[in-house]
Amino acid sequence: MTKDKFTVTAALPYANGPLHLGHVAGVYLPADIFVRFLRMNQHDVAFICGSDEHGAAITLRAKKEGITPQEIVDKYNKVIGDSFQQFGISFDIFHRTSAEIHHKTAQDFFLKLEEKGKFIEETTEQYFDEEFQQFLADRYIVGECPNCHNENAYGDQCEKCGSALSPTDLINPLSTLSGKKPILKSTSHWFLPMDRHEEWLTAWIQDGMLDGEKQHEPKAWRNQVIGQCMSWINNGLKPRAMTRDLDWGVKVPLQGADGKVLYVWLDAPIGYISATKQWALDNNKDWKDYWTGDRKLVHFIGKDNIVFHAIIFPILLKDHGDLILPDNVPAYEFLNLEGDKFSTSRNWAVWLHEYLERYPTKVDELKYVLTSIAPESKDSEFTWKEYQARVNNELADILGNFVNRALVLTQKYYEGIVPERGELTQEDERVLEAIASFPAKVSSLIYAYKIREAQSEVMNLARLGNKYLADNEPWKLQKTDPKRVETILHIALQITANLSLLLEPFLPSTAAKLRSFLNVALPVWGEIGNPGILVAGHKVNTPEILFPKIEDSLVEAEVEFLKQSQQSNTTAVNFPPQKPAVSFDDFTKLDIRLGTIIEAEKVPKADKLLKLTVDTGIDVRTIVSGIANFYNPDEVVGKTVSVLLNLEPRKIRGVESQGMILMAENEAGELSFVSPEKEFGAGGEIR
Ligand code: B3M
Ligand code: ZN
Repeated sequence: MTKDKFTVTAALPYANGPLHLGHVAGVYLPADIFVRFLRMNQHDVAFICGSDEHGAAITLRAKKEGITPQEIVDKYNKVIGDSFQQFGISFDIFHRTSAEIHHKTAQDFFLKLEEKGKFIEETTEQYFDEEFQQFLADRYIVGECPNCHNENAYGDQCEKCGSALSPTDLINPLSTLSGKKPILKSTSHWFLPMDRHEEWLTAWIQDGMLDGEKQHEPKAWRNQVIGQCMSWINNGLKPRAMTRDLDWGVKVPLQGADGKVLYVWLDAPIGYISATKQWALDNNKDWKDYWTGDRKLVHFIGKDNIVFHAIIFPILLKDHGDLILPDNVPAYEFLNLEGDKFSTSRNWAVWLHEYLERYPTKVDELKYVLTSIAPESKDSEFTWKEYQARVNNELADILGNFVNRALVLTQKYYEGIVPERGELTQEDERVLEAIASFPAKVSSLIYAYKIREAQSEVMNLARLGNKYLADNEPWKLQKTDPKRVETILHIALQITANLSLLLEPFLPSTAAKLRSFLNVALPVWGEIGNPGILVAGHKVNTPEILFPKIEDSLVEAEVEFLKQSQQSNTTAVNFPPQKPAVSFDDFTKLDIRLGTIIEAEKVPKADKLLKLTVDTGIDVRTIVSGIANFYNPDEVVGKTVSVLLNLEPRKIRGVESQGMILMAENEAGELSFVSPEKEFGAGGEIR
């Protein structure tokens, strides 16, 4: 059979934060399992990913952290890339869209479509934040979703109902920069006339047909993917701006397009192509082999990315004219955590890099559990209790226990030498037939992207092995029928050998351990099912415990840690909510300086007040401050503190106070001065 060739992509994670288990379960782990399986079956496959480094998600995070977008993406490209590596996600390349080769590739792609007249240039009204003097990217606009009335829908998408939106669809839009209602201001952009593509998209998505030729098996696409695409198409596709007024992104390579960049959802999917180009350059290959001709393109994504991968990017690929369209778009639903949605802002997440720091030897345990609960057709849930149950009751008690017994008994009775297989019983015949059936069963599930079911099928072989040993009790027969025991253990070892192959895509480090116990070489899928993989006389090694049990204490500690980290994040909730946004101009009216307290005394009949004499660097003045419950007069003299100079003077208990000492108040209501961490004297401005 000619081996299909594959280009497999995994959604480019935004480089604006670390990965959590939801990302892993719902895109990267299934993609990796699929690719490892393809490689085992000698398919020609390129596994492509990288970080998505443009778009509002990045600039918003940069603003939040007070650093540049480039610093943000540099930080998280590394954090994410390292996590993937430690977790054993075997990309051929993990690239990034801030790389020069990507900018060039995306600009060439845009120019080609522009020259072919695939865009229409339109001047439209875009939301503009007057205070920040900038046009607002979709993610900088929040408002009420017109469909489900979620108050916090974004300008491009409502994460609650999944519908794709345009900013002007939002009810009561607000700018996330100034917090105010943005105005509509005209600006010109290049639009992709998606409405012109409805007909061929419908035939392609619903029937797998393109230009009269069969492209893919439509029934192989997940229902939720076809469903979401068709509802989008049936609602009428609208022209969509492919450029934005932003300073961070891939610059529009046209005269008169200063200040404009490519829309991130035009730029990012092209990141798959630019990453392939880089990989091909590094490996002396031709990138076109992976994006043209008879190759299956597969995009592993989360469900919130369906329209971008199954409608917008295919239009762009088709318009480009010589590039393949996706053969399948396996989209995953969402994984939830301990009864709630994963939430970066509320820190309700198990971060992959933190799991790897805490449990560096439990990578396969996590892989197994996440694949067992993968949100393939509906949202699913991760709990630490279930993590413990699946590791202990399935990995340890079924797989680990079976393998251990087969190998320990072989050591005990035959010093590790695989015994001859003697006369077969009917049950033996049935078991050997069953072994031979696994490759086809598991393969067909993986080719159909039913990876969760495929792993469960592999575990059925371990269950079969356990039952075979329990039914035949070789440990009881050794004295009375040693010949029979040789056959039983010979077959048990074949099951173990088949498991070491079948597990390779799912639990690669466990499969490698098994192969070392069995003293066998690299895995080739074609050997699976062979009831004689291990020939009599072959010497196997002594096994170790594959999966130490997960103790209750780990579960308790992790659940507590989760609550604490949410608590630490939500103690802020115990503080008053943010006040209404102020303009930068408002802020500049405040004159805040460093001042040194040179004298201090209690204010008569006012137990909370101290009368302070403060050197402000420009004068010496009296300031009354409500800090007497926290500071004695003599302990404040000489301190350099933050002072609001230009607060209108006011009389407090008969004393004229000219300014205010700024104090920090903690959750317990205690007060502290706000002082420079360096030896700065009076007069320094604070801004
Ligand atoms: N950066 C991931 C997301 O929407 C987005 C994927 C791009 S794949 C080209 O969460
Ligand atoms: Zn909605």
